Amino acid sequence: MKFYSFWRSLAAFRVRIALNIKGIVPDEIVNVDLMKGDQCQPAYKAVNPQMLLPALVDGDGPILFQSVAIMEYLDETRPEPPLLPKDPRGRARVRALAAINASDSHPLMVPRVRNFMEHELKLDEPTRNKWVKHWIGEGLAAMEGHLSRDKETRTFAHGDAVTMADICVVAQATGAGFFNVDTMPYPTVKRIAETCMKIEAFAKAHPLKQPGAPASLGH
Ligand SMILES: N[C@@H](CCC(=O)N[C@@H](CS)C(=O)NCC(=O)O)C(=O)O
Repeated sequence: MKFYSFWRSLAAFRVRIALNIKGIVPDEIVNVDLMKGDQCQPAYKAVNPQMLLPALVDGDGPILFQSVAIMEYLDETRPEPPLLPKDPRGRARVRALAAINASDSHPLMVPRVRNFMEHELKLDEPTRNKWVKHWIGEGLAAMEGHLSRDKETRTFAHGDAVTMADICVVAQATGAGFFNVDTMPYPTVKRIAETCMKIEAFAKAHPLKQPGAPASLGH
């Protein structure tokens, strides 16, 4: 198994957590430096034409891409412990909570969006940060609204076992930390993220614990 990753990538973080939960250690980790733009170089474009991390090769391929699709693939090929509940309504809820992060919030803050704002739209840094913080906040508020209201929320986002929803709650809260967005107004998200980060599979997947990461983000 070959995992294309970068310490700062939140989408790679999601997959790293899933790999750890499943007890899978990739044979090779290929570092694609998003800060240098290596994702746009021909070598990586040949791997993933969308030029986004992460990507995963399991056996003789084909390449797996898109973090949620990869997590579901891992869950289907290595069912224990499960990342989704058994019942259809539960599965729909977990997938929907995950989508708040993976489909609606996180895509608005990735390098290609920030680069477009900077170089094409010529937006200054405070304006770009305002954009990013706004959409992180919207994601946190949406998660909090569902998690705080639903009886299915217990120790974790869905019941008392970790699911893909928790992985995405943690990614959302970690992204908030990257951009200095306070999670205090979202106490259920904060509690679940903190509970998860006490679990080794989550803790050792943290962006700042990966090779090449700085000791802190310096803010
Ligand atoms: N929906 C994709 C998002 C992937 C994504 O945006 N990855 C970011 C890093 S977290 C990336 O590679 N960005 C490169 C860029 O924006 O140029 C997924 O979940 O895998």
